[in-house]
Amino acid sequence: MQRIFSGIQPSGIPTLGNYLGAMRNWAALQADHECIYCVVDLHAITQWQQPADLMRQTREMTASLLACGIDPKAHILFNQSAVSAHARLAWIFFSVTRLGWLNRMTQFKDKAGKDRENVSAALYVYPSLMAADILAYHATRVPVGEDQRQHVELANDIAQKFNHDYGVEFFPHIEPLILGPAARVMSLRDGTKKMAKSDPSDQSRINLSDDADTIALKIRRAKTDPEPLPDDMQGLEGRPEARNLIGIYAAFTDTDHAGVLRDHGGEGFGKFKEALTVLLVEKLAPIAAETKRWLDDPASIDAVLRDGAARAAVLADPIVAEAERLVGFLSARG
Ligand code: AQP
Repeated sequence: MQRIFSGIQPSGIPTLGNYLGAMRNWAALQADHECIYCVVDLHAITQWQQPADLMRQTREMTASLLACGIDPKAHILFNQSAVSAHARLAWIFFSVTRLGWLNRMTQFKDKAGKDRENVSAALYVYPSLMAADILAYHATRVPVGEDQRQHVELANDIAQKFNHDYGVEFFPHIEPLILGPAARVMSLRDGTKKMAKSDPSDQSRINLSDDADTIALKIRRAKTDPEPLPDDMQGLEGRPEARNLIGIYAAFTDTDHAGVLRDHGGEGFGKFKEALTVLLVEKLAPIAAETKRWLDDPASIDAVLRDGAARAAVLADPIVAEAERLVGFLSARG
């Protein structure tokens, strides 16, 4: 059975983008993979987090994942800082990673923006930590949204260079799993910008905790153009906002953009947005309710994370110990 690893930052309430690009697929993949899912708090602090917020958000993210159907008994769910193997392997990978590779990472450019000199060093080396997250488990499949494709490619470059430098075939090749018609959900205010949980505008995203009225309002206000939905894919060219809403609808109706256009082509956006709202409320309300149920019992969330971390460490510790031995570290553990 293939081993999967994927992570999500507890940097806010998960969005519809996180759900369609990652969380929903994580749940589905449990049927035929060995899955390790991680709330990546080490990644979250690459951008400032108030300590009390980080703790709360770590529990909230875990509750959302459980509500999306992650099974913490059959698989593993934990928070990254609780398993030291991630940071140990990351340090080795910082030494393997070339600066030129990091300079090409578009997510760093997006997140650093014009304030490049002032962002943390950790934000810059984030992709090397992500490589360590995956490779500490010898995972071979990584379900992510489209925005993470470049980081998975970099993880393969790091694995290959490590293997080459130390003359071994130790780290495996990783395949990104980028699934569905909404692998890159865009902001509701700007169809050229990714929907993100840390976007300053709450109107730019649907949060998994939003109630029916909030979802309806955000979709009603979502930016569109004055034209009706086109009849074919060609008619979507140069219309990023239309493409985005249609992609979201497609993801929830198990079809693709063309399938939605077959049924809704020619419709005005007023009507289409109403149908989209009904769909979103129907699919997201049970997740919000289940998340709330978990959050009412924080001790049970902490127990899931503790158990997951202990089981994750059993898998990662020997792999990282072997990487340390290959590098030439004299181990105090013998
Ligand atoms: N807009 C998106 N569409 C599809 N997939 C997305 N993902 C994130 N945004 C979208 C996927 O969600 C998983 C977890 O992402 P993350 O939280 O670890 O980091 P991120 O990509 O930086 O997500 P955000 O929401 O943009 O967080 P902030 O605002 O804190 O930086 C990944 O698989 C990602 O592809």
